[in-house]
Amino acid sequence: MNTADLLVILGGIAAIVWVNWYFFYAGRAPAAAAMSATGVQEVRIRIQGGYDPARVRVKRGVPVRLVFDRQETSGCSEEVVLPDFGIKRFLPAHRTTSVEFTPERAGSYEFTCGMSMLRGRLDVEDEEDGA
Ligand SMILES: [Cu+2]
Repeated sequence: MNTADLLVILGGIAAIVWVNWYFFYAGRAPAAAAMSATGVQEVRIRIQGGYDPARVRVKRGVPVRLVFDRQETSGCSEEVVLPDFGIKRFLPAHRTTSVEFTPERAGSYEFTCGMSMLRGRLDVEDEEDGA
């Protein structure tokens, strides 16, 4: 095997690794909330057999609006609970429901369905930690 062949093989391996990283890892990385014009960190979370994205990153001390877009009638997801924020909300099927609160402390907080079967996570970061 000469050097050119080796480079082609290494290039192919690098491409495969990158594609896997992009679709597998990057797809699961926490979704950062977008800042709205009114200064609210907004994230749309689709619900269909789970939360998508299931991991959300927000900044501490800034109002958060989670817009739950429930695209199913499965009874499992009809309620969302954020125990650390004292929030429990009914989510009508095929509707979007906004849940607003301001996370005052940095940390990682869980949000679940009423039965704790569907799980998501909210990462609250200090301003300076953010990218
Ligand atoms: Cu459930």
